[in-house]
Amino acid sequence: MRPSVGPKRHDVKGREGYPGSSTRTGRHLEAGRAVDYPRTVRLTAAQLADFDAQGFLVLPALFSRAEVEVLRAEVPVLFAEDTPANIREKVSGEVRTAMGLHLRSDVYARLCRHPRFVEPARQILGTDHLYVQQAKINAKVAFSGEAWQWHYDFATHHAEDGVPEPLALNLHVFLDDVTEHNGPLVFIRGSHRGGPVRTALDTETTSYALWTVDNETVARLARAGGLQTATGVAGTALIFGDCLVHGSPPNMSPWDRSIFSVILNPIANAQTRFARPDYKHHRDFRPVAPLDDGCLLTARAGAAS
Ligand SMILES: O=C(O)CCC(=O)C(=O)O
Repeated sequence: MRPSVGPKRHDVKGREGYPGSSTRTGRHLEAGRAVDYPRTVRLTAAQLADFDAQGFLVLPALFSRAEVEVLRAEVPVLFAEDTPANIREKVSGEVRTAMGLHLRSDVYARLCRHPRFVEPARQILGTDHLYVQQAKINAKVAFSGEAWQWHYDFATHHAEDGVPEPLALNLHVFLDDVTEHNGPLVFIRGSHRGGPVRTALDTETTSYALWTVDNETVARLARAGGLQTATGVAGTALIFGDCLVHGSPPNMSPWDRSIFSVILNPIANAQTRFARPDYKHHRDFRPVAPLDDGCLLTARAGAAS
């Protein structure tokens, strides 16, 4: 399958990077102390090469503690809402996934337009014309949070929504510390490289129907690339592509685990079927425009005043 919207990669000369690489910083006041953040966020050449090779990036502490607090403060209200966009676990009935968040919360609308998400996505995909395909929190409550089976996102995007090509990016930020114990995502390194593999629709294992990858294929891909568990402190971000095979085990630990996810897709690669509800695949194809880097902290200031 050949992408019709070609990713324009490696356009990185003279760019700023994430903390730890050379950055032009702005200063924000966090919990009484000044903290430096990159004002313009660009991936380095090494990060782009890693993304190409492995299919994902882990960006430690991309968002600050103070920003995570702003995001977490919204969660109880959103999870308490009685809406079909809150999908519940099969066994416990706890919220498993809260969808449509940029339409339900100003803070999450801001997060979807955050330059630390939008700029790297533009850079990887080589276009500024991206729309918000899906915005959600995946929660795994302590002791009872259920698994996500082995899958890659494009299988669902293509089969359910008629997305033509595997170009969408899934961008996550951890709302809790994610450890090896509380149900982290596990990636199969390099599993995107051969393109889409065979899938089947699983409507049984969890409450969320998913196009999943069979064990034989998982074993072959895992033998070739190995597994990588995505852990980190709250505020850590992940970026992964539409063909990367991943999953996550149940949370049998005493610690909750919540992760926010926004999927950004090129408008030229938008869905062509509209059977699923809007909160599973949004129909607003206007390009997402980045806000300023401090947009989450000013949301908190706005709420307090
Ligand atoms: O939250 C998880 O554990 C899995 C999320 C996932 O598979 C996805 O966002 O595609």
